[in-house]
Amino acid sequence: MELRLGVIGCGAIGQDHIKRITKKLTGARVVALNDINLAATQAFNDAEKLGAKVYENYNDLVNAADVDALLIASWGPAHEEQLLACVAAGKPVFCEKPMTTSAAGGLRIVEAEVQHGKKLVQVGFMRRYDAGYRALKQTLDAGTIGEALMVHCAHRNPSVPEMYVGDMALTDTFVHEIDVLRWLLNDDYVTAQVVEGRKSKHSHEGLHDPIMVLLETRKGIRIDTEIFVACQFGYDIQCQVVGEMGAANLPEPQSIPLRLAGRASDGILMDWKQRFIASYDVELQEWIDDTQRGEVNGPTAWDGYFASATAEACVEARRTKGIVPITIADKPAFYNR
Ligand code: NAI
Ligand code: ISE
Repeated sequence: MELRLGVIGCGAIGQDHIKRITKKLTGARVVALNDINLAATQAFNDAEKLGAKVYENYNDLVNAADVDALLIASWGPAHEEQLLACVAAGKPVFCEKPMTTSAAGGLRIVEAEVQHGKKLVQVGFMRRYDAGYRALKQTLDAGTIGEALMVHCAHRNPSVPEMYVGDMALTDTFVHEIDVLRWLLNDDYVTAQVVEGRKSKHSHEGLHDPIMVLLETRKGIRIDTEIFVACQFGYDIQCQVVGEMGAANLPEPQSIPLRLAGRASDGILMDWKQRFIASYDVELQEWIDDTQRGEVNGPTAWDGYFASATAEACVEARRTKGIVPITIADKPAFYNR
């Protein structure tokens, strides 16, 4: 049975997801769209010849009889109420990260889902679907380097738009490491610390770049991550896990090593879309297949809540310049099933 999808939020990544569902993936069709920018959405619908129905109100879309499942790619602050509407309607929903912009909001989604009694929510943490991260996880789970002791990461973007300010490095960008490292290490975090380094002259107003985050896990693993979003030279994701017997690195994306004009060099990608393009495809195809079977096998509402709570603790740690405990509610048994 082909899944009939409704999409809320048809901006940059919403449009990318719609195109991959329509042109590359199998098992789903986009039949309904909603965005606060109605004119642009209608224009996109026409240009892509989707033939979808454009709704002025997301609630009407969620509750439409011919919509089986939802994909939310609106701005982060809108996710909570839209997710709650999907859970109330009892419909499966894929929601882009961050699931919510506050820990309390994340917990409200968890509580609503537990109350409903069946998992419906999957969060768009696509790095779990990246071939490199999957290979790294296999290496760790096989015990190849022994128990993990430390992790060194970097999340670098060449530049960010003027609207990227304040704590977005933590809530919008670092949130990817927050999720993928918990999954990689089979562990949870207990404290966070954020250190601001020397400010780059390329940080625009309202942004202090780069910063460094230190996380401590329940097992005592120490994680340091450099977040440098105006690094100029590329979109560069690094992750090295140091274990008791060795160290394992996230593989670099493939590039042709060049020996040219007196230099030997490898390419560095310039944007996140290129870096994770394959993982978005795998993530959404698996979500479609799982949804058809009535299952949620990707990052859950619990993972979304954990990420929001950790990001919130990081924001607090940055503000107070202290080591902040990460306080997490008791995990409902529902999420261990
Ligand atoms: P965008 O600004 O290009 O698009 C957001 C769209 O949502 C806009 O068209 C806007 O009009 C619409 N919107 C805002 N509030 C709305 C509401 N209440 N109801 C309906 N529509 C609403 O932003 P972008 O880059 O597409 O990001 C969207 C979401 O996807 C964000 O949560 C972002 O963090 C996430 N994202 C995830 C990425 C990933 O790697 N997984 C990469 C980029 C974005
Ligand atoms: C962006 O919002 C994303 O989600 C990208 O995946 C991330 O790498 C980038 O740094 C964020 O700003």
